Order: sequence, then C-alpha cells, then structure tokens
Amino acid sequence: MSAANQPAAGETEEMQEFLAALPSQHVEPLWSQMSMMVPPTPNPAAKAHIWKYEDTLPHLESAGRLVPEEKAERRVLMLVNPNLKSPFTTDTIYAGLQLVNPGETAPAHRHIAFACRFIMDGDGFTAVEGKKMPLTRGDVVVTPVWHWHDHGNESDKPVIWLDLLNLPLFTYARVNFAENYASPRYPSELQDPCEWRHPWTKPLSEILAMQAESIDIGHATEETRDAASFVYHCYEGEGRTEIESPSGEKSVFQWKARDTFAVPAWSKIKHFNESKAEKAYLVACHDGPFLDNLGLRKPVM
Ligand code: GTQ
Repeated sequence: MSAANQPAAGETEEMQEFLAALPSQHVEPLWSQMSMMVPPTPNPAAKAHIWKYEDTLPHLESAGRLVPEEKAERRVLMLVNPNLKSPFTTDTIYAGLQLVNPGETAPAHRHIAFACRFIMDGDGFTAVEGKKMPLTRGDVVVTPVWHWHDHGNESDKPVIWLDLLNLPLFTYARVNFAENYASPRYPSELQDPCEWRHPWTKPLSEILAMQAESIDIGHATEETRDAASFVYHCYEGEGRTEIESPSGEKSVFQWKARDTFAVPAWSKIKHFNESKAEKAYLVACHDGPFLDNLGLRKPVM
C-alpha cells in the first residue's frame, strides 16, 4: 500500500474504515493521486545529461579489444539516463554507441523496434532487406520495423555510430521481439542511393524523427519547449546548450563534435555557438512522430 492510500490522521472513523477496506478489493481512491496521474505539465522521469565523447570513447575502444565479435551480437555501450536504467536515454528514446571492427559482421536480425543510426567515424555498411549501403560520417541509416538488417565493416579501421531506437516504449507495450537470420548476413547487393540511407544533406522523419540544425558563428537559437524528448549529437563545431527541465532543474552542457546529450520532454532548450571560426551543427533524434501518431501531443486549436 503506497503512502497515498494510508488513512490520514484526523479522518473520521468511518472514513478510516472505508479506506482500510479498499486494498483487499484491489481498488484505490483516485482523488488522493489525481495530481500525479494528471499533472499540470509533462512530467518526464529522465534528466538532462551529456556524454562527452572523449570520456566514453576509451571505454568503447576497450570493448572493441575485449569483446569478440561472437560474444556481442551488437557491441554497444548504452547511454543510460542517470535517473533511470537501461534502455532509457530519455523516457522514450534509447541511444547507444556501436563499434564494428574491420572484417566483422553484426549478424542479421529483424525486430519490432524501429532504429536509426548516425555514423560518427569510419566507414562501414548496413544491409537492409538485401540492399547494402556504404556508410560514412554524417550519414543516417534507418532500419524500419521488421526489416532484416546486418552491419559490417570492410575497411581497415573501426566504424562507430550512434544507435537510436524506440526501446523504452516496449517497457510499457511489451511487444518487441526479434528473429535471427539463419546466416550472419542476409543476402544483399550494393544499393547507392538507397531509400534507407540519408546522407548528411538530407534529414528524415519516421517513428523517431531525425533533424539537423546549424547555428551561425556568434549566434544562439530561439528558446524552444516541446512535448518531444531529444537525444542531441554534435556533428561539428562547439558551443553550449542551456536546458531547464519541467522540474525546474537547470543544466548547461558544453559540447563539441561527437558529444551526445539527452533532453527530457518539456524542457526549455537554447543552443549557443561559442566558436569564433566555424558554424555549429547539431543533429537530434526525437519522438515527435510517435507522440503525434498516438495523439499524445497538445493539439493546435
Ligand atoms: O544494431 O540492430 O543498439 O537491435 C540495440 C538493439 C542496436 C541493432 C542496438 C539493436 C541494435
């Protein structure tokens, strides 16, 4: 029985008896929990957090040395929100850093979860339903729901990318599952261009959306606030982002190329380019399309 259901001191005896009888029937009074169920603003559990690439890369490189191809179906360090457990990077988005060594294959599977990936370094490939796409820094590749996909690296250096999936949603709707393909690679042929590969010049939109924004030297963005949560990633440049979460917690994150940060829903966000020499480019994955598709966003009236 949670504290909200404890008969409060000062209640009449009749009220105390009424409340005490409820748990045995597996019913609870809504009125004592109303503000939690129907809060005045979106109420994310995630907190704002930045993963500096210079701090995470050495650990990803260790995983590349220590974890053999056959031990890790996917060699990924998950970016876990400090307020939550895996798979939560925000309340709705999972992000992870994946490394594929030269000559390796991340074996073919398909799953109900939707994935997109932002290529950070090196040259690799993803094959989706038989279409094999060469991938390089700045590319976004999408693996739609229940599409066979394998990843690999035919170059002589590791390839590293940021995985972005809607895995947190399956902690509520427990309907994600995967099927492994009988062979490590699904038969594929080179396909360039390909509908699932989005080079740096062309953003996309799906269950999770990807967007890119540039900030001119000496400029800042307008402050925004959205029911969507975001995983931001700096492609180029340096600057800072000021975030005020709906709980009132304020964070300032200094970022440069390859850093990644999580922004909870309904946070105020403002980005500043602090470089005197170059534009700043931020890519972001957000759950706006998911919210829209389920009618979870305030309608424009
Ligand atoms: O590459 O298919 O980071 O299935 C998590 C789950 C990557 C993938 C992840 C996955 C994948």
